[in-house]
Amino acid sequence: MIKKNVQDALNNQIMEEFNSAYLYLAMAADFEEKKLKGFSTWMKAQAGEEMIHAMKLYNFVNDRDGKVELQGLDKPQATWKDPLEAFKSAYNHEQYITGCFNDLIKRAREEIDTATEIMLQWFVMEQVEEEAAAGEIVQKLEMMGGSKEGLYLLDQELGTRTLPSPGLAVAGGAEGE
Ligand code: OFO
Repeated sequence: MIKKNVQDALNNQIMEEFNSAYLYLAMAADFEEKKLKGFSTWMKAQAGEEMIHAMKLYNFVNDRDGKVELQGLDKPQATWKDPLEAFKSAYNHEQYITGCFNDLIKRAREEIDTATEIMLQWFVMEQVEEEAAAGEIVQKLEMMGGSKEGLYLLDQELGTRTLPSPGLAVAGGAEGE
């Protein structure tokens, strides 16, 4: 059985993950409107990943005989000046999420909740990839320096990202990713 304060912290993180999905869906919609289909595809895939992260935490709380209590979501920003501004914002957001997981691990350690700590280690490593992915796109956009041709090519590249299936995590147990 999970302790109440660890459960509350995990419920809060479920909200953070859905908030992340909401933010990336807002970016996807903005890219779509600007006819940057590849950028939009990348952000939709990212939003799908965030929902999988949320469900991984959701399933874990249930598996530990805890109670999932969903919280309200923030209204995300609707428009960004350009892809660079959006991706810088995504990169900063991922750094914020990394901080959330470090705080969660600290809480789990304080409570000697080893199962939660081990589960959270997956997220810590996932955050290394998430920060690297957004950071790499920021670097590419900075190198392009506003080139239309560069933007076209990057849009093609980002459009090859495939969408994950959140349904897998909804159906699965704590192992669903
Ligand atoms: Fe983008 O990160 Fe979830 O956890």
